[in-house]
Amino acid sequence: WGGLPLVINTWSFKDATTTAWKTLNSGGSILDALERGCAQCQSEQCDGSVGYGGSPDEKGETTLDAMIMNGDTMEVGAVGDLRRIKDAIGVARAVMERTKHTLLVGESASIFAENMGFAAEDLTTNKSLDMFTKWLNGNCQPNYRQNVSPDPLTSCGPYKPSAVLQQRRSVQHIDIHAHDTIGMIVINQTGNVAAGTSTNGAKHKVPGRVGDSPIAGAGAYADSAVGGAAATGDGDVMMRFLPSYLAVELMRTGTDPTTACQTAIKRIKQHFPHFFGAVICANTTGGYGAACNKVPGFSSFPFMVYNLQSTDPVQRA
Ligand code: SD4
Repeated sequence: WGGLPLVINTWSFKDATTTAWKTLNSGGSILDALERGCAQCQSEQCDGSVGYGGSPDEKGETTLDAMIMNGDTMEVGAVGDLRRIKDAIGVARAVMERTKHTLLVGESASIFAENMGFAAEDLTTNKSLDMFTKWLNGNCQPNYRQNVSPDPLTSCGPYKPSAVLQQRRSVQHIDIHAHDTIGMIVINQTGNVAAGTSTNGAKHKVPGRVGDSPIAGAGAYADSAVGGAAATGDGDVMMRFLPSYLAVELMRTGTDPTTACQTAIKRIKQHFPHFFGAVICANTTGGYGAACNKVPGFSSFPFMVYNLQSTDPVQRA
């Protein structure tokens, strides 16, 4: 397996893995490694689904979700529906380290971030604007289950009942071709575990929507007595099952990481056979694994691993 230290993260976000590994190896803490690894993806706008300029909501705005968890202290910091601030993982860490709280959301989270010295910037880019315009003009999908009158400012509505009913059993806010939250687990030489996520969430969501990524136990979970886990995919479905928590709890009772991830995925699949998503996990002996459901183009889930066996991060799938 390659032992410790170990960095693993979702998808083929190699620069994030390398950044986290280098941070750890130059004396940074597990939290530093986790934060810088995820921040790397935020500034690269990994796959358009991490950081600014992606997944515009129904009004065209990009909002961000992120969390960080310290498996030594079981402290968590998270932000949901963060606006105007690019460094979501940095703000999540500030919530953890500079407040008594766990999760801050929306406009108030942005004000908190500004007060903590994070720069306020427009998260919209030409690309996200273009995505938004195309959606409005061509492929406007209802987000509502019933024919409720949506916000009149949303030019996508009013929704037609037939379209809504059709949508009802197949609510799919995630564009499965651009869907790649970074979820990362960092374990140092002595088995201290951190886990976290960063994402711009679901495309064309109802403003205010927060996904699984900033929810402890859903987007990620860490416990230095066991290991860590992180998830990616259709957060609206996945967050109901706390898959990261479940994977860690299974590893606690001796389940190997791959089986733990598979079981967490299976649990969701029992209720939502067509959901799209994946879970990665790792334990404090350096074991790791992943499992997924319905990831297009992949028969198994691609994720990056960096440990003492590899001089470069290696993609596993
Ligand atoms: C969310 N889980 O907001 C995130 C999106 C994602 O792969 O991971 N997509 O639902």
